[in-house]
Amino acid sequence: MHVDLYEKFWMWLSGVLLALFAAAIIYTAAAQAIQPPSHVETIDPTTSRTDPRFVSLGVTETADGQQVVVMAQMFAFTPTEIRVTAGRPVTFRLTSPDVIHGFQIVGSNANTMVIPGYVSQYTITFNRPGEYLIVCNEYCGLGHHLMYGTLIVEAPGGEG
Ligand SMILES: [Cu+2]
Repeated sequence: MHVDLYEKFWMWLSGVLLALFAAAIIYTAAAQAIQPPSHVETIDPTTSRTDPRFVSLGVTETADGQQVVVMAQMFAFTPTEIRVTAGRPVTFRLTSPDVIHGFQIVGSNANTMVIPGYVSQYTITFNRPGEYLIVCNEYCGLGHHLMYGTLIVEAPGGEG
């Protein structure tokens, strides 16, 4: 079968690109720990508002850091304002009772989908005190653009 020179060139180029994309995924997963969450925790979305895991929303101190429990729903994050301490691990636990939302903390690499029926969880340490914008980055309906919150990272020891 005759394959034109240019056709060969583009076939090889596409193959090389695919190999590069695969290599990038493998590299970031293995070396930079960027990977889909392995931790799968389910929750009934119809009762998540009264589920014991999501009854007290907000920040609690734990032995190894801070835990922030957030409910993402049309069209707000509860709580809207979150205060944590810089330099200590913060574990976010989120769920949605309605549709898929996003939870992205602008200026950090904290970014997760919040899917009804699941609990999204990740841990991150904020080293730079300041005010961070939290946005929903999954289109969730007519009020999507109103769905934002604030993360205040305070310097350890009080005044931030
Ligand atoms: Cu949203």
